[in-house]
Amino acid sequence: MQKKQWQTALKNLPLGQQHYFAQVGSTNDIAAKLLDADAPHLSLVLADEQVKGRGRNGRSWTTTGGAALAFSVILLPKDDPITAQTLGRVSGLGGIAVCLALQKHYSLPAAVKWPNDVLLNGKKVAGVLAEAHWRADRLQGVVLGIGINVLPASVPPARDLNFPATSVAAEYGATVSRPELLAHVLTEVINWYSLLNSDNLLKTWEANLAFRGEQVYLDARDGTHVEGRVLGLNPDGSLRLGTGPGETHTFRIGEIRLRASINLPVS
Ligand code: BT5
Repeated sequence: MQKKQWQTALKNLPLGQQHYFAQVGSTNDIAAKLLDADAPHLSLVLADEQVKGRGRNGRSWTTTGGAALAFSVILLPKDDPITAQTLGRVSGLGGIAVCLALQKHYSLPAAVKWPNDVLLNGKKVAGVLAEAHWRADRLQGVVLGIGINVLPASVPPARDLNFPATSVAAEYGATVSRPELLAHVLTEVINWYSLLNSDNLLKTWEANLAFRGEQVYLDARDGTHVEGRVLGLNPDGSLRLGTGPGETHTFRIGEIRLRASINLPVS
């Protein structure tokens, strides 16, 4: 797709630098280098295809050329600073942005699978990778990377997946313009970033949680599992799970992976 088509769709957004690539390893890696070179707030790195797209905890993310969205946005600490308490919220911010863009503009029943995968009808349509960068003990900024399966060709084969996947167009039942969807998601990112420390962000994240009130399994990185009911979120974005009568456990982002107790395959 021509750079001009992307620029036209994004022309009303207050973005910093804009970098477009036909193919990259990972947009998050390029954005990290730009952050290090003092790129301004809301700088954007967009790629048509990623050959080393990254998921969380060393997992990989597939971005098929011409069919998906893969981009990273640089978020700098502003007047209302990102604190240790709100850092976890940046992760949720990406999920909320995709979720609301799909609900508002395509009337799709999107939900956020904690912490930040976006599901459509129980299948993963988008993933978020938020990476904080520090200079000594000062937070330099966060690179918020978002990958969205837009057209059906972007959905990887089932053998490569740990959770069923779909595309926006498949669920919408019609083709979807990638530049338009990008503009809608970035609008939400910009809006919610300005509300990062607000109760509203937490409430919106919570209200759009998939499996709320349902039994789920949490897979810890050490291979252990916990089963419980999704109760809600703490102010730092950690998940509250009811694990027994009067018993609540809290799980922080990065520690675990969540799956439904029923109807979904064990990864
Ligand atoms: C994520 O990780 O879902 C975060 C994905 C973030 C991707 C964006 S694209 C722009 C930026 N640049 C990057 O390099 N990354 C970010 P996680 O929750 O760990 O999920 C990874 C798992 O999702 C993999 O192990 C696969 O099972 C599955 N997966 C990989 N590609 C997929 C796709 N296109 N659609 C659905 N599932 C996928």
